[in-house]
Amino acid sequence: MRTETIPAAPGPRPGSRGRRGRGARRGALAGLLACGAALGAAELLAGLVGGRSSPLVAVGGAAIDATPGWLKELAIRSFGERDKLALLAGIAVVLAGFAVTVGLLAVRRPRLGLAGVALLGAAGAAAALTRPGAGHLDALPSLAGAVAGSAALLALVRAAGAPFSDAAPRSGPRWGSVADPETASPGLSTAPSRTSGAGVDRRRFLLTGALVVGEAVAAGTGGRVLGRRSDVTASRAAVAIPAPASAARPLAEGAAIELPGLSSFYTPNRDFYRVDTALVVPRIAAGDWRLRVHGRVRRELELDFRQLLARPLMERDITLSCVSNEVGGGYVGTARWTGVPLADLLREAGVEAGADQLVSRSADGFTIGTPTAVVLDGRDAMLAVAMNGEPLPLTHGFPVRMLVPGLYGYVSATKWLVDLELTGFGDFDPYWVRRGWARQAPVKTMSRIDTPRPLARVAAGRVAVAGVAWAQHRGIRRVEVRADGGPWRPVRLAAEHSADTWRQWVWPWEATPGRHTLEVRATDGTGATQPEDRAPPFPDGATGWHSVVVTVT
Ligand SMILES: Nc1nc2c(c(=O)[nH]1)N[C@H]1C(S)=C(S)[C@@H](COP(=O)(O)O)O[C@H]1N2
Ligand SMILES: [Mo]
Repeated sequence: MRTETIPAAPGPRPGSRGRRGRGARRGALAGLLACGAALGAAELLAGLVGGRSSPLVAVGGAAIDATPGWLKELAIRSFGERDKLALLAGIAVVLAGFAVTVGLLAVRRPRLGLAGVALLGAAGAAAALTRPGAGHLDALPSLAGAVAGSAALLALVRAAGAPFSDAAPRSGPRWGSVADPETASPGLSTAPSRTSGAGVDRRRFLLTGALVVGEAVAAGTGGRVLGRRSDVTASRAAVAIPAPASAARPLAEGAAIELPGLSSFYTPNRDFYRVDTALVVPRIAAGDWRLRVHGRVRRELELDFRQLLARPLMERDITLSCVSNEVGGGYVGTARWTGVPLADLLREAGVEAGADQLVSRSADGFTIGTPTAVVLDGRDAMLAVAMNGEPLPLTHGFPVRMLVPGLYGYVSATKWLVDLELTGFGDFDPYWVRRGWARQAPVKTMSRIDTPRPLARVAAGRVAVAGVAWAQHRGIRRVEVRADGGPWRPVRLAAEHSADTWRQWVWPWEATPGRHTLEVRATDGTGATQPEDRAPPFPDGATGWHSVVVTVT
């Protein structure tokens, strides 16, 4: 980008282009480096005031919350679980553009440059202050960033020996004054002693640039280190989950099928899908965790992690799925969860009549609304503390999350849970409901072909077609497959482990050469068959049969 505000000087001016180009390059670089200095200082302050979010993260979080639902859907669809990385990259590009503009302005009019930095700081502070649970301290990182950014920008602009900088370069001529840049002669004809002057100039700019980069890196690293002070990883490692009072039913003979390409019955934690709005994973040490149960209850409860673990624990195998899962998608998994029965806790608090919505809140202000009646209907709703035999991974809600079998995650599975409020559906709309998603969202019956993969090439003969089907809390009664629109064939279903878990299935297919379309559909425990009609995930979950096209050779 070029900002041509230099008054046109009469006559040809050999060399002016090069110098202007150099001014612009230095301006752009000054802007970028000053931006780095600002971010570094902000990170340092964020670390100092106790792991509070940096402006970048606050702006990113605000952007996530402000993004319209359809765009968020698109982002999730295009970037999958890398949606947050994509968002950060987008913010970085916008920020870099802004920084370059500020730098280009600053070499001409330092005050305008400083105004730009102030604007950026104000935006960061505004985002940080409006994040859920923010306090006044959260403005500090942005303020520090603005101060450091301004100082770096001024130093760089001076060192750049910019034509309109208010400080005369130590060597070489004074090129102009900030007081009246428009009328000042650009001095392009004041041919400086170009070799020595430019050389000294260049060295000075590079030296200042190096100092700024050093500050940015040191402050940024320092901030990161300080931010890790509260070592949640150590807290997690120190958690010992007591033996459950009610153990999970042992996996029945034939309930798990192992086959290459087929999802394993239990999804390992590292492979378990992750969906949330948290740009940075909330870090809550077990010792700092508190849960409040309040709202329309007879007595409020408050308990810490130790008190939670002292209650009788249950261990259950539960399949969790996301409403955003497309037909054939991977936002579903099964784990062995250990936790405290949620219904018992609510009964202890004493739910008042009319409190038909249980609102759960996470440490980062995310909210979910669950029908109270569903939590109390006898299913294994729990406050989970362990996943597949270890304390919850940080990304899956450490130290405590909610789970209600049969409901999509966005209406049941609050991670980093800190607050339960009994209220009415008419009284409060949680995060996704405010964005148009359904208030009530039981899981829809779904089936998926895992192998062969779409567009796979397989050899003719016997081919194992296999996948999973789920209809949590209703269970899967039947799965059928067909090739090329032919008759539906029953598959071999793994033994039912529980109505709350998915079932694997296998179908031996006699594959003949050519291109073939395979389709699958499931029937749930109530006898209802998954509908063929394709519906997108919005507003209450996708429908339709999964199909794959394969080539047999
Ligand atoms: N705090 C918090 N909890 C949350 C969410 C979130 O954005 N924030 N997303 C929900 C959604 S939409 C789903 S599908 C599940 C996913 O849980 P997982 O990431 O452990 O698979 O978490 C739920 N709990
Ligand atoms: Mo979800």
